Amino acid sequence: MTTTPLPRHVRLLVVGAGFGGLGMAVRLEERGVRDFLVVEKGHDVGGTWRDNTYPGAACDVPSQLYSFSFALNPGWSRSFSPQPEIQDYLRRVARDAGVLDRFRFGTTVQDARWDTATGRWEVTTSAGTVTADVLVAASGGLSEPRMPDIEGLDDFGGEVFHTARWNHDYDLAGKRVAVIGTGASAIQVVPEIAKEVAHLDVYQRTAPWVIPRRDRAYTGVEKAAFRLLPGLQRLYRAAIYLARETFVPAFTWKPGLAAPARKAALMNLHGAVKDPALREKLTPHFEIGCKRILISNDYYPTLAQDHVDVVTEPIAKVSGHAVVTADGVEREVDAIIVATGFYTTEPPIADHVVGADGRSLAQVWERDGMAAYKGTTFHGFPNLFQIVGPNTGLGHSSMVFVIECQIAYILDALDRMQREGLTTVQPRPDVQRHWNAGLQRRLRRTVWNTGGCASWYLDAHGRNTTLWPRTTITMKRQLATFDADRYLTTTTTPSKA
Ligand code: N01
Repeated sequence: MTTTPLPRHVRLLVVGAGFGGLGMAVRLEERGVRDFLVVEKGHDVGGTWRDNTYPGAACDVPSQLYSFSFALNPGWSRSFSPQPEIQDYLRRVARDAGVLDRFRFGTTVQDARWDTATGRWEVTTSAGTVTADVLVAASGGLSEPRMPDIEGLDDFGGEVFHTARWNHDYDLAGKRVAVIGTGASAIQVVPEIAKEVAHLDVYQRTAPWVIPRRDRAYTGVEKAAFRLLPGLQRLYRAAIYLARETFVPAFTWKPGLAAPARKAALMNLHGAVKDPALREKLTPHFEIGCKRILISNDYYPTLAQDHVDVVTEPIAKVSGHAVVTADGVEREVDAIIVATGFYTTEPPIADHVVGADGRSLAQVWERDGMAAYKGTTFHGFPNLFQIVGPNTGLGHSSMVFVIECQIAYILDALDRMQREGLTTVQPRPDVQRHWNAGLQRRLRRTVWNTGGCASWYLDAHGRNTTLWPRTTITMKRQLATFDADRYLTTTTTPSKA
């Protein structure tokens, strides 16, 4: 954590120090690449795992899949890891790899522009300007909290904060609290804070599907085995990976095939909620899998408690100390916790990355939504790579796997550029168009598009620009080699198409 000034130029600039940026840094370091820098607006590594510190924050992907393949963690305490363990793991990876001196924390990227004259990215940050031959955007797919547009929320008389910006100085004990939203964040936070608040109103716009969380603590024997026999841990990890890869897509992507998951979710609900009126409120009315399937053992039991109310009437406004619903009822609270998710299909970074023709990514995407080639590169934006770019999200497995696939692709691109003297690379427009047309064709048949729900997977045009519609094995194959023949390239003496 250093305040060393930025150099004037680096070969490669990485933006973001979450799983993506950190993984990139470690792999560059391993290959002996020294001329790179990672800028990060926060003051630590970790990205979303640094920022989401709300009570109950934990991973809903199995721990074994939630580590880099090059840095397995034999020390996970449970089959689903709590946030502090993931954050500690990421800090340890950074320290052990000796990359921390490559990071500039507290440095926000304000603007990144491709300069055609110099063939470089000119990046303006809060700590000065730096140029880079190659820019890797690793600022995350779920990093910018989205506040709801509710009249009067800004003037609320009590405390308001987003789950991703938890106010640890505010003591919830004995308070009347409202939680807005019932997604993955809310279902984790609600059971935890219900233990201490006097009264809790959970504002639900859409009832989610919630299946049991098969979580358990690892025994001492298991942890010792993972530590002493890394090969065994790899086998265990591979088995979990393959099971998810095989069964989850089959049961959740294809509309109508999700009967077992639906049954598990309804049993979960019926087992915990005896009041028929509450059960009816909590019964989802869209096809399971259309939104992220949530996992929890304590969410439904919490909602069934006497001091917890589920409010399904739409919120009309916030007034003074009260949340007012469309039926005119005012519910007074001391604090409002906003669990309304993130900017996903219109990521704020897109406004700040400007390509060769002077248009930002956001402007290029204005008409048809986010699009990239292989979720990683962009026509019109030479030497720009994005980790967790368009259509790389997963509904069934670990994003760490995706991140590693993308890092491998970028490293191969860098090797190829070096070997063949390529100064710039960008995907051909027809190649990028064809790639996205293929994705959209596949997506149209998935439950995400046809399941009758609105979700953060879809953009304002109803296009799914966030999720990968194939297996991750296919993704790995697609990203294994940098396919320079699909790219427009220039060499030191420009230019060759
Ligand atoms: O956000 P969400 P999240 N008035 O967008 C509601 C990952 N994650 O932070 O469903 C009232 O899913 C909205 O209602 P509706 C994971 O990928 C992972 O919970 O749109 N309500 C919904 O209920 C996840 O999918 C973990 O009708 C409003 C909720 O707010 C992603 O992050 C843990 C509203 C938003 O749900 C996002 O999850 C947590 C309004 N104006 C998160 N606006 C892990 O365990 C929105 N809502 C790894």
